[in-house]
Amino acid sequence: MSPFGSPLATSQGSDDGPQDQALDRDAFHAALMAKGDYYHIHHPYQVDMAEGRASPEQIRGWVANRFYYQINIPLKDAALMANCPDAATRRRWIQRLLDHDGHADDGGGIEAWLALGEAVGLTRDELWSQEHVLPGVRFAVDAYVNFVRRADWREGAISSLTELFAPQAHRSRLDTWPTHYPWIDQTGYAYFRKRLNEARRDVDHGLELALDLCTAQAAQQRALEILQFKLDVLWSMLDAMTLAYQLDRPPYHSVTDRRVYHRGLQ
Ligand code: AHQ
Repeated sequence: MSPFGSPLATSQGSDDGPQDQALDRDAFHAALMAKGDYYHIHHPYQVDMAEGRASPEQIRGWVANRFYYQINIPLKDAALMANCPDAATRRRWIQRLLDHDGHADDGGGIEAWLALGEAVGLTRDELWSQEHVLPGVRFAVDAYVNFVRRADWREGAISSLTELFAPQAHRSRLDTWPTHYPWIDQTGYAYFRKRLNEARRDVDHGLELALDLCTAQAAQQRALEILQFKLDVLWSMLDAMTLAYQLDRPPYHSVTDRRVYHRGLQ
């Protein structure tokens, strides 16, 4: 049973166990923010990109693998909404899905990421083919989506809180990539600009939910565990890219020089 109580319980109505060891609202907020030390902006792969040491192949590998993450975000958000019985929450949460899937006159984040792909020298077909998606990236992303599919919607909401630290990542790319990578067409940077505001809006909602819901010690501990799980998802994606694009050990490199991949079973 989730320490958030029954799916319909609210923080006011549920008895989530002892309140005395619980952190107060500000201290719990600080504990969530402290997890930023483990955010993937500190991963050596990300630092190499920010400091201009990434090769075109390493940039393209990151863009192509992150595309798998991007196309799964709306599926994750739809799964969370399917688990959420509260219409007011769904009305707010659906904005995240639309940010990526777009609207009639706006291609959304997935379209913007395809433009980033073309800006770094990848084709749209190459991204959709998933031919560059590394097993470690696929498993990390699928673990995230499958967690949200089966978790209480409130745990799913908390797992999105890595975005507390995302504006800094997008800002860093906008500030450093144009100088370090003049070969990248700057029209590709629209995605990062778009997320600066969208991530802040998402986080306002996610943080409000977390701080309102997690008033008992067990719920606060669970929330920090969930956030660490998601930090692990992001970190291990870059570990897989490090192996393939920095250490020259792509999947099956010891048995073939061909690219070996599958297009996913989901
Ligand atoms: O572009 C990103 C994005 O749309 C999302 C949605 C959110 C979630 O629901 O988990 N997380 C997220 C993230 C995006 N970009 C990542 C980056 O470094 O560019 C950061 C990532 C996140 O922090 O979870």
